[in-house]
Amino acid sequence: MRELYKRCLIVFLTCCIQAYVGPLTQPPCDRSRRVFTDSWGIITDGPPGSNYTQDSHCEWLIKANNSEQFITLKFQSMGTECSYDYVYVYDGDSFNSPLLGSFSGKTEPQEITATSGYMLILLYSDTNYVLEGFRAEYTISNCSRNCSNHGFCLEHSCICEVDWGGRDCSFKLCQENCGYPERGVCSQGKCICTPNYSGLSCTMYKYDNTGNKWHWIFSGGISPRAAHTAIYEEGTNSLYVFGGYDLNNVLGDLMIFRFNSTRWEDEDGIVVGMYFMKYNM
Ligand SMILES: [Ca+2]
Repeated sequence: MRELYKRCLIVFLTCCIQAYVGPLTQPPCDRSRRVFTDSWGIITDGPPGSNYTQDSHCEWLIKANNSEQFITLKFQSMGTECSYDYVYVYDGDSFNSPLLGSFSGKTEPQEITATSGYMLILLYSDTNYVLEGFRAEYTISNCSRNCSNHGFCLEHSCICEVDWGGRDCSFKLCQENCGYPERGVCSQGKCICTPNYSGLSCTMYKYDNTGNKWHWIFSGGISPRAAHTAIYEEGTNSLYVFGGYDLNNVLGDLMIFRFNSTRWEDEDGIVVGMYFMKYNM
């Protein structure tokens, strides 16, 4: 009897401790919306090692102080039933806001930045089969990604160090010194390639018969898209990209990448996507 009493006491204490510890850690995902206003935080559907629940619809809204601030989300882990359970991320405070990404499966998404002053995250799961869910940290900053430690923030714009560019100073200018002197030369933060080379650091050789290799041809450029059409036209040494879908709208634009000059143009010949130069000192 005494032994039974001891066992019951242990079970009771264990339950009490679990019940007490539970609310102090991240509460499990439920069908509510939670609002975060701190400048940094962790968002997750539940404690480590536990799965999200079936038929989940959980919302997290991150609010910055104003619409000029940036909210960046960085995933630390990701695991949902592929093609059935999703994490959606919106640039705004409602599901009518622009969709920045929809993620499913076990591949950790890249960093995502919202520029509206809000970021809304939704975990949706169907009615069967669950996995561990996701964990991500967010940061609110006055400049995008705090200028990536390669610049300083001035009135919500990054002023980048001399070798760095891009909206968040994350883009290294004149990589590999443009292959100087054979492939190209660095001029005002941009590689100017010799006639038979192109690409960001002039790595693409026009008469390369081996191929089968990836090259960075540009940073920034046209807006991200899927389901577009593209053809290469040898006569003009250009890549023509038409339309596609950006998760919110069907696109109807024609964009052209000129390999000879390493730049994007729209159909009127106006150069686009050179914004990274603007912020460079
Ligand atoms: Ca599921």
